[in-house]
Amino acid sequence: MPSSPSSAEQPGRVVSGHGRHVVVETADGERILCHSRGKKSECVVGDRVSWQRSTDEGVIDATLPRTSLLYRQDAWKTKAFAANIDQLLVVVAAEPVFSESQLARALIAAREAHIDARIVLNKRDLPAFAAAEQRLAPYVTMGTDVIALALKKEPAQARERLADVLGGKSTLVLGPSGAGKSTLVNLMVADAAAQVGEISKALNSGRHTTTATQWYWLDADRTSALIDSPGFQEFGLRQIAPNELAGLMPDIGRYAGECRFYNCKHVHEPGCGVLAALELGEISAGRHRIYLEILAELAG
Ligand SMILES: Nc1nc2c(ncn2[C@@H]2O[C@H](COP(=O)(O)OP(=O)(O)OP(=O)(O)O)[C@@H](O)[C@H]2O)c(=O)[nH]1
Ligand SMILES: [Mg+2]
Ligand SMILES: [Zn+2]
Repeated sequence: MPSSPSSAEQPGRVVSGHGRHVVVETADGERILCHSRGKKSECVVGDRVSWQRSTDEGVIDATLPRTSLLYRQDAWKTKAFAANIDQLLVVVAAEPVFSESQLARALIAAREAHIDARIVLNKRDLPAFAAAEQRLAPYVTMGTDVIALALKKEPAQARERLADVLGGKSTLVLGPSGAGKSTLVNLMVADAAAQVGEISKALNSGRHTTTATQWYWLDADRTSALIDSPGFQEFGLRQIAPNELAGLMPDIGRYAGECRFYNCKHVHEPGCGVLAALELGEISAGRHRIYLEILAELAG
């Protein structure tokens, strides 16, 4: 095979995904629309790939091994959020009221994938903030970092707080629609609009809502990244075995060792350490309810 510059394989990173077509960033920062060879695209945003040029576009030959993959597994489909990320930032806000179940699911998926996770509670300026903060108390207790911000109203403060958290890492921003994910990305990424480029600008025309996952660099050296994603409604966890679930919820897993039966499901078994802790208020009722809800789903 002649290795002319037009057909040589090159390394790259998927920075945006639109179904079968993805945008790949080359080693020197150029962004090129690429197609996968197969019928179905198997690479996701964050993937390192091997690709080659074909006329003005590119073809992906292989997806390189991943350090991490965050995904959800619903009843009928698997949906990858991003690959090769170090950290998950779940953004929720005082308004619109967030689903605690969805938040818990995102944290469980991250734990299963060995990805560090933090919560951003946005819109501190709104009256509903106090109630939202109260709802997150169990997460603070179980050791999850909860960062209260007003991304729009107190941007300087927010930027300073987030710079520490994001430095040197690849961070996926996940959360319900309207929470402020794009506000966060635009605050931290000065040239966000430029990085999005023509392709997704065209897709997003006239809309605020994010429709595609998008990788942004925070710095010129490309050592820190932020990945914006569309809001989600469903978050299936069928990749998790029922007996693994408690271990992925730190506040519940903490007491699972105290159960009489080694295979206790913490539902209504006698001598259950989790139910005893629930009774004493050591585990919040809401968290145990979410555990039961997910467990029922995984068993079904
Ligand atoms: N009051 C208040 N509003 C805010 C704050 N931060 C963001 N907003 C507003 O919240 C709305 C939604 O923000 P976005 O950043 O577009 O939300 P998103 O999470 O990207 O939403 P999707 O792309 O639909 O998933 C916008 O109207 C923002 O101006 C804040 O600190 N306080
Ligand atoms: Mg958005
Ligand atoms: Zn038990």
